Amino acid sequence: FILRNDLRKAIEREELSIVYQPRVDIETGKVRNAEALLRWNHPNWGPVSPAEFIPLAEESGDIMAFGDWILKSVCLQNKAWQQAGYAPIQISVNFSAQQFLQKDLVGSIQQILKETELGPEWLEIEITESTILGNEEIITRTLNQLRKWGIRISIDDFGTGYSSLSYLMRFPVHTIKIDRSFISDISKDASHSQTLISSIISLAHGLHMSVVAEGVETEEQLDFLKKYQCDEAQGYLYSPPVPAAEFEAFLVPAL
Ligand code: G
Ligand code: G
Ligand code: MN
Ligand code: NA
Repeated sequence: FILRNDLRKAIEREELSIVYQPRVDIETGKVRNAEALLRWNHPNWGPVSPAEFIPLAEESGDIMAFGDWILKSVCLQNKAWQQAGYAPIQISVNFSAQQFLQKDLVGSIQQILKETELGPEWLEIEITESTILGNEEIITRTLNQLRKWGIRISIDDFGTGYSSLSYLMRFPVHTIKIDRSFISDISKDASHSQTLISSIISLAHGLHMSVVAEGVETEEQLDFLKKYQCDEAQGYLYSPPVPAAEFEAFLVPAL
């Protein structure tokens, strides 16, 4: 496949880039976190969605090289923003199952943090429910090690799998990101989603976890989330994912 060969060379040909989407504290309006998302600009075909090429990279094993490149780029960028005098933010990076299950994951993350001189508290790792399934023991061990080192962890696309909420909430994570499919259903009166969202929030808070709503697009959705004390919101209402230079508009000077 042409695409697969192209993918392998995408890093060295500098066709990959990273965009950042702000996560906003609903109470204060402050941006404390950004999600990093990978972009591939193919020389002939233009932008290729990560939903298409990440699965390819997983099949071919290229995801490991991609993962290292993303993590290092994000940590360098975050360190550069801190050194430029901006108030520090956390940056969240998506990890696929293969990446998360790699041998010595903790060691390789620590190596990158050391090289880039970024404090571990400014890195968040997003894993999905499907990554957890079938790998509970090793995942729990890895999550505990990452936590011990001060790295933050969130469960992405929360609610889309088949696990029960109480089961999922046993995992030692800091944050739960409610999938955008539930957020887009909020406006439908008395919807199942409304009940689910408010239940997730109160369960999570009871376990000292914070909650992020993904895909927030309207004021109406934001009002609902505010009413139920959701902690943070991310979505087109604030901004789509944007290149680093554009993201600086969301940063404020450190005191
Ligand atoms: O950016 P976009 O909204 O098109 O992302 C589509 C999907 O690709 C999302 O599910 C997202 O989690 C995934 N994705 C985006 N960037 C990365 C990345 O750097 N690593 C991994 N593993 N997945 C990513
Ligand atoms: O699966 P994950 O949460 O990692 O992927 C994030 C995806 O959601 C990215 O593809 C991003 O572009 C997309 N996204 C971010 N905000 C919104 C939004 O408000 N609405 C919609 N439809 N998609 C969004
Ligand atoms: Mn994500
Ligand atoms: Na998601």
